[in-house]
Amino acid sequence: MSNCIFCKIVEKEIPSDVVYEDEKVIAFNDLEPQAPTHILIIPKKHISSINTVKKEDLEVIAHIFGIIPKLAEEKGIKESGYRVVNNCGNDGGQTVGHIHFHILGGRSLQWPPG
Ligand code: IU
Repeated sequence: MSNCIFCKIVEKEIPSDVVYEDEKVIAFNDLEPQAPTHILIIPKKHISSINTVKKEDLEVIAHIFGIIPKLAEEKGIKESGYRVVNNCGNDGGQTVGHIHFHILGGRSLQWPPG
């Protein structure tokens, strides 16, 4: 999608601090980290939100969930714990219309979210 900032990150038109990449996904450090570890993992394919995930997209979503614990281990937060967040739509707090999963850790996180 030409106007999507995360597609531009995928295409390397915009720089990002990449921590993992393969043919299907890319993960990078969030520009405004909310915790000592704050990574975003996204499919390279443009999917706007959970609401538009199609059956054929489920493989990449499962792939993402296979990578998350590996990243957590690499960052040293697997055992202490971490949070995976997907914000969907306005009330969910989604600000970028390309599905992404936040991986937050490195501190004790509060619940419920605001
Ligand atoms: P949200 O779930 O859509 O609210 O999260 C978007 C996140 O993308 C947010 O944490 C931003 O700090 C982050 N981000 C980024 O890392 N790089 C960017 O160029 C932009 C947003 I725009």
